[in-house]
Amino acid sequence: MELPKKTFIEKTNKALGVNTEDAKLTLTYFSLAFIVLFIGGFLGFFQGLNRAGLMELPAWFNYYEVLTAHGFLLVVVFTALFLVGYLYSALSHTLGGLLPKVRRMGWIAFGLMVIGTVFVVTTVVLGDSTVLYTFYPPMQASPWFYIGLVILVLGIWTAAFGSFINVAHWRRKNPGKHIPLLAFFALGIFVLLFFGTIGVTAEVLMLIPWAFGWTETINVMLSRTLFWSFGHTLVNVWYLTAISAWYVSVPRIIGGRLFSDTLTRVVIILLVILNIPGGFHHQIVDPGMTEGLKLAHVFMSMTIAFPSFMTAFAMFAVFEQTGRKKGSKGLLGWVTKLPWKDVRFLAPMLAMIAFIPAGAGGIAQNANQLNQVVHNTLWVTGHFHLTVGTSVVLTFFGITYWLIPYLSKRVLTPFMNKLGIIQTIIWTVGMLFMAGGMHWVGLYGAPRRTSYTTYGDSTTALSWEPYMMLLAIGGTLLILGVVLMVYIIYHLMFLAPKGKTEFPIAEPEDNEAPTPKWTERWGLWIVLMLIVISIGYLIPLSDLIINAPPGSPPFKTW
Ligand code: HEM
Ligand SMILES: [Cu+2]
Repeated sequence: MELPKKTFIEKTNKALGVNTEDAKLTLTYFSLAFIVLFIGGFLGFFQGLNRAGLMELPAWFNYYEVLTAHGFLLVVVFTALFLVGYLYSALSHTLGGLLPKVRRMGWIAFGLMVIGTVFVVTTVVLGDSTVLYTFYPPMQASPWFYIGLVILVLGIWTAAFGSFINVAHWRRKNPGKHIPLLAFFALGIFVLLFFGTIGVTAEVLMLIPWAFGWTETINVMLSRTLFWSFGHTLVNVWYLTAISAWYVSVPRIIGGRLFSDTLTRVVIILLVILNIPGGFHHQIVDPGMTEGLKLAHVFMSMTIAFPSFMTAFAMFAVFEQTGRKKGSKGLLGWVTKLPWKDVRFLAPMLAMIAFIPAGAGGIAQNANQLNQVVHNTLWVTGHFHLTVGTSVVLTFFGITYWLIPYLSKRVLTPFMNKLGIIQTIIWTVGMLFMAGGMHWVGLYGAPRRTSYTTYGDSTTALSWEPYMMLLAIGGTLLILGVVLMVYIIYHLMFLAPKGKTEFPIAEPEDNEAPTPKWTERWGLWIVLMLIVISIGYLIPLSDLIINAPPGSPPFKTW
């Protein structure tokens, strides 16, 4: 591949190291992200204790309020703050600094995300919006809950457009060159995030007048469908963010090369084009749409498995090639050549390993009959603590071990590396207990989203109790992991010795064929994506609007 010639800005940046202004932006995003993890983690811990019958939650902050806050803070706010912070630093590093205008947009996005979150969390704590993070109507939250969501989305869009502007500027300055791979990832992620949030924004804009009482009823099916067009996309936004580090940084950390620049770009393009119309696999048991439509979405979800298998293949190929270059012998000798004692490798590696059962569980849930068995049980909660709570979050942790010291111009000391390894193991074992227990007890029918109850001492419900202990044990380990992680982050930001840390980006193999030019045709990818979205959604959405079921008045179930 032709290596892009360094521009003047890039050269000066290299000489000066990290751009201080850009570093401040990302470090601010990360600080808040980990405060949110700290709060959200404690809420999860209380839930785990409650479900094991070990802790009663107070009436002024009951189980369902805690659960709404936990889900929203971790699955929406933590992940969004982390990924915008990370991707902006990736853009800054690979494109030679953020444009001043884009940096300003980054700060505005941050402000909007904070204001939106404050709106949402305040109404939840006040007890006006106990609607869980999926906010399914006809349960009705305070209008300010929905307004908070809109503000949050506006923040995310601001960040997305900032990235588009920066990439477009770079392309104008570097005609004929490939966008650096990590910036290519950022572009794909923000494209998916922008188009994936349009549906849910439309939903929320219908919910607001309903919540104010200006309209009397709401189209429940339409709302759920629009919600999952987003919910399902968000999953792949995290996934793409995580694999950006697997493809680009992990090979460098283990002393290897990129697997293939072309294949990586093809995986990104496929995920962007194919992802959005998969939402109905979250609605397999919903009434009101034909099996054919559900099957179409299930098929689309399965197409996402294809680039995932490519990723698994590519990663293990890199591990093996690197091991062999280092002189490993035999079928599995390369395993011993991997830097297991380097937390920058161990955390994403365990994340990848966790993704094997997590992905398998996801494929299982996709089947109609199996979905009936696990739907609304704790199995599902176990599934996403394994996917996002382990695969994605451990990768995010892995990124922080090099990105924060890179930005704060410090180094990861051997002691902090060791502490990081302990943290990674605690997190993995904690999730093994908690997510494992959830999967297991879910198969016996234990419902998700339900505070402690024995259903009048029914024998079935009592038989769940030993498994619920696994939730409490796992939760205890996890909260230890959260506290350790927050301490490590604080150390890396403010206390670690000053020094130079590398932003790890793997180089392609010397003999790699040049990446084809067509991979850069983003206009075409977006058109193809819109065509695929139309195939998946045009018919069901127009049907749900034209042949709308009777609307529902609001319900407050709490
Ligand atoms: C300290 C670590 C954590 C603990 C102890 C924990 C514990 C729990 C428990 C016990 C539940 C289940 C409640 C129920 O269905 O009744 C739950 C739900 C949930 N958790 Fe966690 N969790 C942790 C970390 C995370 C992380 C890191 C994420 C995502 C990034 C996450 C996302 C969620 C979501 C989305 C729900 C579902 C909320 C709902 O059904 O409305 N959790 N968590
Ligand atoms: Cu999905």
